[in-house]
Amino acid sequence: MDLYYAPGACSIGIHVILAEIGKPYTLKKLDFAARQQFAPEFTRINPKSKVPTLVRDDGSVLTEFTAIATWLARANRHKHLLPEDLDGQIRALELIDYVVATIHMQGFSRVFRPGNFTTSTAEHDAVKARGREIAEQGFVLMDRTLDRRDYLLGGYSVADAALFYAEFWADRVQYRLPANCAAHYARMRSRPAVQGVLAAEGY
Ligand SMILES: N[C@@H](CCC(=O)N[C@@H](CS)C(=O)NCC(=O)O)C(=O)O
Repeated sequence: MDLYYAPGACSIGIHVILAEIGKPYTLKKLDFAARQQFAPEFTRINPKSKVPTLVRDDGSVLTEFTAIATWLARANRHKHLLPEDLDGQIRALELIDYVVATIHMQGFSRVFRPGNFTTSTAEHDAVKARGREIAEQGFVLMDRTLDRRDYLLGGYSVADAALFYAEFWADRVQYRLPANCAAHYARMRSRPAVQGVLAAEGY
């Protein structure tokens, strides 16, 4: 399997899941500063120009964090990275989707890429401030979910890898995480798989 990633991007969450599973995979690094996500060598694989992108052993390509995370968990059931019962699975997807679609796409995307939300550079600071607000509101909700729990669903699951990448971004831009999220982030960082991934991505 090949994982296309950019250091520190949301692909780090999928990288963590692959490391937890422990089967061999190959890292394919994209340099966003050099705009390699738009180069034909990559758009032939993923025309969306986005990471994470997973090329499976049969050559088929999977995109979108939620789809990749769910497939990896289901294809490696013995690792127990998703609950077996329908309600547990739906709760995991609900959490992952909230991280990806709200905290990331509505929140941090405004902070990191204000130009995607306004054509006026004069509005960039306001866009970033709104992004921060959305991300921080998101962490407040995740914090409630983590109340008296080590991980989002109680036991460790792929939903935690999603929350981890958002927490990692909060750390990078120095947002203060609410207490349960801060504890969750520290717990994630203490996992050997996460430590290996951070080192591999240069952090
Ligand atoms: N909805 C996508 C979002 C993926 C995404 O936005 N990835 C960012 C990195 S965090 C990306 O590849 N950006 C490329 C760019 O900004 O040109 C998913 O769930 O995988």
